[in-house]
Amino acid sequence: MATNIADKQAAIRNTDNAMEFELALEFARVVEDAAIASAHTMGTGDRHRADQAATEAMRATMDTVPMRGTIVIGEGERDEAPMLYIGEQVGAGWHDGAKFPQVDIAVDPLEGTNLCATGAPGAITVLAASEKGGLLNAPDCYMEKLVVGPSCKGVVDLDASVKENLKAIARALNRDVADLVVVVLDRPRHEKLITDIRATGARIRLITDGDLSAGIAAAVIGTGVHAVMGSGGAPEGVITAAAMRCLNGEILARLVVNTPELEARVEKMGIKDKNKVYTAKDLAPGKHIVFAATGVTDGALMKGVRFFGEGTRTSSIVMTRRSGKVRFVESIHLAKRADVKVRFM
Ligand code: VTB
Repeated sequence: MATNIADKQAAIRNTDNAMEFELALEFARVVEDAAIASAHTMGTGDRHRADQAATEAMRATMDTVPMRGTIVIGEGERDEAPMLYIGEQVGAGWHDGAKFPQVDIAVDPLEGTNLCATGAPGAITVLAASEKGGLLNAPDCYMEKLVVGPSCKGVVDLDASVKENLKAIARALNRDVADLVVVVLDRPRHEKLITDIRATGARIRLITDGDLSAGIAAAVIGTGVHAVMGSGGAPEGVITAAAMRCLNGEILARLVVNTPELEARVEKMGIKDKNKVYTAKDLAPGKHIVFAATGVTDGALMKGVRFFGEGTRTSSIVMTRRSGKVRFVESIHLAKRADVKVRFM
């Protein structure tokens, strides 16, 4: 029987990890383009402009990806965000009869808008994708988080004291509490948390923004980050969870539902127990997950975007859960010039 290209493509699509195989590097393009666009605005002091540049570029490249994607975590509700809003259909596959994979997508086009606007380290562009229903549709509220790496999975408890958790983390990492580095967002709401961590003797890295990239660092040995504690955005918590599923790390989390409006919102979203402690698997239950992030400014895992005569360099991390790949991708985006040259590293 004659096999044509379409048959072969269909055969690939029928393998169990097809979505991960087909989309991992496609999503790398998406976060790379968003990073390059926002990096041009670095240091302008205008975080809205930085975010808009990332969002527009992410949306444009997303639409060239062969998939039928639906945004489940994005820039806001349909009426408050012009693009990448919750429920928006993205990808090149919707209007084409072909069987492109159907995926749910969580995006944060620019995590750390202020970091980019001031040129401070730690800004990234990031997204996670999974099969339908693979990512929790979290409300846009705060979330209490505790993020740790694989060695500490199962030894921490969101309801235990800071002291107990840090002791457990130190034991699992075979070191003293005084040797731990805990990342905390520098916010007045974390005053007690910071006092409690200091009382244990552990070291703290206060960050002005970006608990998502700190969370990823906590799950990778050698970054010098052992845990992330405190409250930040719930949507970013889901994206962190997707990364944890790929890196075998853990996030324990609870929504901070502290106003009647939020209570109504959470109920409407079908969340029955607002005090539930979520694990990475609860927040990102997908069997197949693709996670992709690119550094905009320098960070623990990825360098920021670098512009040079012959083009642009980006550093990304691209991971898949089921097929078990963690890729550190260094890309050179060549300038369109006849005399363009490539330099090694
Ligand atoms: C920010 C941001 C974080 O949460 O802090 C935000 O830097 C919400 O906190 O990375 P504030 O309202 O106190 O700024 C994150 O976006 C993600 O959790």
